[in-house]
Amino acid sequence: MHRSFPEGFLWGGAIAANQCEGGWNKGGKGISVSDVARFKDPETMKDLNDVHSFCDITDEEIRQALDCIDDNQYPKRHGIDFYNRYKEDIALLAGMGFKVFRLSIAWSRIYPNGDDAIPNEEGLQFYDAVFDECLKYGIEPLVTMSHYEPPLQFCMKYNGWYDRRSIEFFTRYVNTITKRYAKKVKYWLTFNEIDSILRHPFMTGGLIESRFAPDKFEEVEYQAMHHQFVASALATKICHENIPDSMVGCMLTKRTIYPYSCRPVDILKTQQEMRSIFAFSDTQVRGEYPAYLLSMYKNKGFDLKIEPEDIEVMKMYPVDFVSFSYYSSTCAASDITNLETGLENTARGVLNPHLNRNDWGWAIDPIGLRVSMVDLYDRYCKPLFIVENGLGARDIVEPDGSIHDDYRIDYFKAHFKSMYDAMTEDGVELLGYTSWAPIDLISNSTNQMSKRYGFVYVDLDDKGNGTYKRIRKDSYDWYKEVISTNGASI
Ligand code: BGP
Repeated sequence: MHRSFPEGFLWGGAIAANQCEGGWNKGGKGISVSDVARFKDPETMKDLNDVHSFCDITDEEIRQALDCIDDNQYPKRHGIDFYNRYKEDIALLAGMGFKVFRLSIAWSRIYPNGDDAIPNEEGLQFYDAVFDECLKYGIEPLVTMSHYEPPLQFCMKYNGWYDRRSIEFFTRYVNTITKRYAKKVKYWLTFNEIDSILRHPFMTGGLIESRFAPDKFEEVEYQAMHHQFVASALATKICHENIPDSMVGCMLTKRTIYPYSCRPVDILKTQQEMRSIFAFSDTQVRGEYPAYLLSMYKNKGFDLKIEPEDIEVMKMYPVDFVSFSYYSSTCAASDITNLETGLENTARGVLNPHLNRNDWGWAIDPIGLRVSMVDLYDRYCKPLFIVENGLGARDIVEPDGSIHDDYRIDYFKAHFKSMYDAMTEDGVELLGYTSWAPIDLISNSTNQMSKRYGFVYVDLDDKGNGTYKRIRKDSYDWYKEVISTNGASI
């Protein structure tokens, strides 16, 4: 490209506590949903309307999980042992010249049951040490307050985010962490992929579906979503009060959705599907429910408990910027008979015949990233932050220990070009980019280690065998050069 990204562009990478920390029962941490959840094979979920059956869970399955002492059956319990190896890992990221490192605080490490009166000091100290380590190298932490790790007790006892008290528990947690890390963390995200509550309600909302009447569950999800919106607005308020120069963002699963054809019915269908994402950013950025969502509540006969002060709070404390994950794209069609469907992250859609796909069927579509950036920036005129993007692949370690992941370099190169075009030609303001994930970790949707994203390889297999040794892949030096030249080397 031979042209640099804007000065001060925040290059880095993103991880989440539940997929890398391990130490699931260490340091006073409570058990979280991720320590007991097991995604079913997403390929078994072929029906487009069956949005989340691949990751639901019953009370009985939770009991079985709690009885299970083989942590390899629940690999997020050991992750990549970041809990003990964070110094080595952050040093590796610093070696690439990271400007920013996105990571999440595990709520259950701070408030083990969610509703505790006093925070767990040992958990707070752990993140003090992690942030200090980042700052030592001049790396700015970007912290997700909740990334698929609501405390399990909060789900069992209160039905998670369905209960209005969730707002109080979460804001207590937010007040604690924003006060404690006020001098260390400036950039915050409230809920990771907030829209995912409609796809994996247990992981995101702590909702155990079998506890509710089947015809009421959708309403339950929207009620929980409402509580998250209010909690997110209050979290923004608290964060600004405790850290005056902080910036708080929403976080979306931003897939690009194309009409499968130019038939007007397909265009209409696409517009409707896009609303499953925009409903969240429209509310969090504009501070009020969009008309189409209110119509949907009315048409479905939902009787959501929305207090007048909720509406006020949502209006008063919108987010400062819009962040999102982007991996691939799908299509929408009004009639899907005879069309092939597949996955985009944990959502399902019609496959685009013009695109190649990774080993898990996710389409590779760099132009779709530019389309998504323009979609969001044209709509809100708020700064964007790409906080997840990357290629899951089965990497091979050569006999000499090297890992040649040129496919990953190609993926990033094409996506960085799209980002550059969106900034220079479409006028999009982009604060930064954090790849998912700079170091291999446990995949969210497959629960496997073999779906790898990192510039750094971790010697661990799907059965939990391995030395946990960290090895630099070819992409490590490549990304290092991208950062040191601020994108000009691409
Ligand atoms: C996003 C999640 C991440 C991460 C990523 C990749 O939805 O926020 O936690 O896992 O997807 O997905 P996977 O791990 O399923 O390949």
